[in-house]
Amino acid sequence: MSDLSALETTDPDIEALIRKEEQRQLHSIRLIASENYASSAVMQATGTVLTNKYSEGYAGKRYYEGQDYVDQVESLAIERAKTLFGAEHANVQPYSGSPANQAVYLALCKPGDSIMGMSLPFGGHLTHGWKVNFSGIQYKSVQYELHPETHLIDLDQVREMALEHRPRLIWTGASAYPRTWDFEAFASIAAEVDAVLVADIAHFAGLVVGGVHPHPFPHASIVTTTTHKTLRGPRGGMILSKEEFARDLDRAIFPGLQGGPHNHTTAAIAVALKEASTEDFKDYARRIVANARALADALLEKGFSLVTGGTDNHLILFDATAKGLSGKQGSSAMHLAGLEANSNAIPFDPRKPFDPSGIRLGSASVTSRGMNEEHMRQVAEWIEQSFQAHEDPARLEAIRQQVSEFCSGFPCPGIPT
Ligand code: DSN
Repeated sequence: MSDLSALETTDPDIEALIRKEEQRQLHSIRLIASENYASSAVMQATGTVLTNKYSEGYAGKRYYEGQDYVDQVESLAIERAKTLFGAEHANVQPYSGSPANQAVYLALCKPGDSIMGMSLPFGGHLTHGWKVNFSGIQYKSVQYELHPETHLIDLDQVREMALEHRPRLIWTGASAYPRTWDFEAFASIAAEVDAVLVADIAHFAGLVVGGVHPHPFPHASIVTTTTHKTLRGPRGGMILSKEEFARDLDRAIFPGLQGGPHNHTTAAIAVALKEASTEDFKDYARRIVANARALADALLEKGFSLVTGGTDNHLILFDATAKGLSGKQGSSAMHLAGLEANSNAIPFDPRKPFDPSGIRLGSASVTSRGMNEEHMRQVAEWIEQSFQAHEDPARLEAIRQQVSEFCSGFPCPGIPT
C-alpha cells in the first residue's frame, strides 16, 4: 500500500477514496488500452516540491527567479526525449496529448486552413479534426476512414482526399486502430500535396521506443505523444520535431497556449524516459505485442469478431454485437466481473457513440504486471464467461472473485505491497 499517512490525517475522505482506487487497480484486470501502471520512481517524482514552482518560459529564459534546479530537470527530460526518439527537438511542457496537438495547429495553421486526420468513429482522436472538437470547428477538416472490407487504412483514399483538399497538415496515429502505421507511405502523400506530416503516437510511443512499431522519424516532421500510455510515465505530453519547426512549436506551447509547465510532471517524464531507454523496457514492449496477439488469438478461437482479424500492436477492437451484446452491455458485464475495458465504435458502426457496437482492449497494464501469453488465454476465458453471464449478477460476482484472486499473484508497479 502507498504511504498516505499525511493525507489520512488531513483529509481521510480523499485518502479513503484513493485507497479504494488502489485496491480496484490491484484486484482488477485493467484492459483499457490507454492506461498503465507508472513505476514507483515515476510516482515519487510527481509528488515532490517541484509542484510548488512556477517556471514560465524555457530553460535559461524564464520569467521568474529560482529556476536553478527546474532548468536542469527540464533540460534532462528534453535531452532524454531527443535521444530516445531520435528527435532534433523536444518540448516536454504540454499538459497532455490534446494541448500538444493544439500547439501543432497553432504553430502551423490559420483558422480555416484544411487539415486531414482519421475520423474518430474509425479510430482517430478527437483532436485530429473531429467535428465537435476545436480542430473540427476552427479548421476545414477532411477525415479519412478505413477500407470498407478490410477495415485497414486505405492509402488510395487518403491520397485522393489529400490531392483534392491539399491539407496544410496530415495526421497519422489513432486511439483505436489495431495495426501499425506506414509512415513512409503517408510521407510520400504529404510530399505530393506539400502538407506537413504529423504523427500522434500517444497510444504506441512505448512500442516505438521498444522497437516493435515502425518509427515515425524521419518520415513525419512532427511527433506528438502522451507520456502515460504504453510509454508508462506520468500524465503528460510531449512534442518531438525536426529543428525547422522547433521555434514555432515552442512558442505555440508558451506563450501561445499554456502558462507555467508542471515541473513535477516534467521530472516524472524524465524518469520515465530513463526507464524507457533500458533493455527491460524493450522486453516489456515486445511482451505487450505478444500478449495482445495471444489475447486476440484466444478470442478468435472463442468466436469473437475482431476488427481487421487481429492486432499488430497493444490494442484489440471487437464487435460485441456479434456475441449478442452492445458494446456498453459487454463492457458493463466485464466490469462487474473485474475486467476493465471501454465500449468503442467499430468501423462503419450503425450504433450511437454512447452505446456503440465494439469493445476496445489493450495489453499494456497486464504486461506491466508480468502477465504472459498463457495468462491471456485465461483472460479471454473470463471475457467470454462475463458475456455469457451478463444477466446473472451472482455469476459475474463469482468471476470477479476469481479475477481478484488471480490478480494477487501479479504485483502492480507503483503500488507497494
Ligand atoms: N482517452 C484516450 C484513449 O483512451 O485513447 C485518448 O486520449
